[in-house]
Amino acid sequence: MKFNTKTIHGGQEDVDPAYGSVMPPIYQTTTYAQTTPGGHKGFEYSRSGNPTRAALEKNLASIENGKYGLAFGSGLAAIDAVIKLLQPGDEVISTNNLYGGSYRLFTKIFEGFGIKFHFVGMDNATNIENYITDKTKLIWVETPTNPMMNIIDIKACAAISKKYNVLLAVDNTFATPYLQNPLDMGADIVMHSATKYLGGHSDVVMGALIVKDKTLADKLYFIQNASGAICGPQDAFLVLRGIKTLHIRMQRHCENGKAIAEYLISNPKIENVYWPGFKDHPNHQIAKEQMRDYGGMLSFTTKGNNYKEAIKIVENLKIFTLGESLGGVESLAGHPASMTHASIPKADREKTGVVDSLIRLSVGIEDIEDLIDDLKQAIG
Ligand code: P1T
Repeated sequence: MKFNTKTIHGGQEDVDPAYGSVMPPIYQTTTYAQTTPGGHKGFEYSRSGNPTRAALEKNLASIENGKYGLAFGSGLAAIDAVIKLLQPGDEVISTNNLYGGSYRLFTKIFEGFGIKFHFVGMDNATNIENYITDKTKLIWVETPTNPMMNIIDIKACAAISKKYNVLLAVDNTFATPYLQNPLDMGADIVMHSATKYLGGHSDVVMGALIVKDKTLADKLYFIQNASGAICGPQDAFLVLRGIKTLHIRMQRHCENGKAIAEYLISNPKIENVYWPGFKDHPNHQIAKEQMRDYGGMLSFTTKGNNYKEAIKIVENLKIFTLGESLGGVESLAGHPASMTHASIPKADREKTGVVDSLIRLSVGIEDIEDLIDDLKQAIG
């Protein structure tokens, strides 16, 4: 199956045995009747497994070209499960620009359990090697990064992870499997905040992991069940439904994202536009090689780097909604320094480019003329 077919049919070979419903029913149940202890039809308790969640998990595996999918109650719950593969004393090398909540989970929770994180620039992947020790167990990559839109060379990271026998996990939230498939490039684990493009309609919070290796999958399933951060069947249904239109939504997100990036760069009030489709983006060449298009996320700064001016712009927007999150059909604007990345100390976030005037856009699939007019009136 090719990608557009997989979004709709991937992993969905089992027709509902009860009435042949085309969508998997929402199995809103805690438990499953057994004829004798252990005598069940594959499900015994909904933390361990639920048919609606299983349908989604098979679909997730299919669209990411993996073998095993796992759905969690949020993106952070999925990341939490990955880090629980580690032991006190282990070390992780993470990109230095990443979602503030991931940074908070690493530094405020897992450092407390004795895991050490190195936050390093990965624009040039060879920099990772400078931090590898015999304690390194995981490389954590987010590409494109949130919110600076840095692009990290997944194949180069995979070569390093294989050389030193450490795991490579890629947060594929911004790109989605429509744009890039990290498992095909040598990653061991793909992670998603399914809250974003996979769900696609800003109506559900969910996380996902996809892997190819059975031993790794078994460890993660064990953690999923033992720690219990699963998603409910309603949410599994919603994300499964969302994924069916991922390819057509992403096509429009990419078209609108490009048009807005080009409009912003032509506006004399704008200083920088961070969008990997520009030829002068520092890692444009890698983006071109590993992504099929450039997505619907971008960030920009205004000339003078004025905090108050940035706040005024996001307040003035009418079609773009000021809010956290991204990846829904509707356009959203955010001010990372005070919102999604507020948990990162100012000096650290500014080093990676998250300055006071930075505004992040999640470009939706509305009419492009309306979106550009909205930015024009807000920026002035
Ligand atoms: O919100 P949650 O589903 O738990 O996912 C966390 C997460 C993980 N990785 C990336 C790249 C993310 O962007 C997120 C969540 N991000 C936002 C809420 C945001 O507005 O950036």
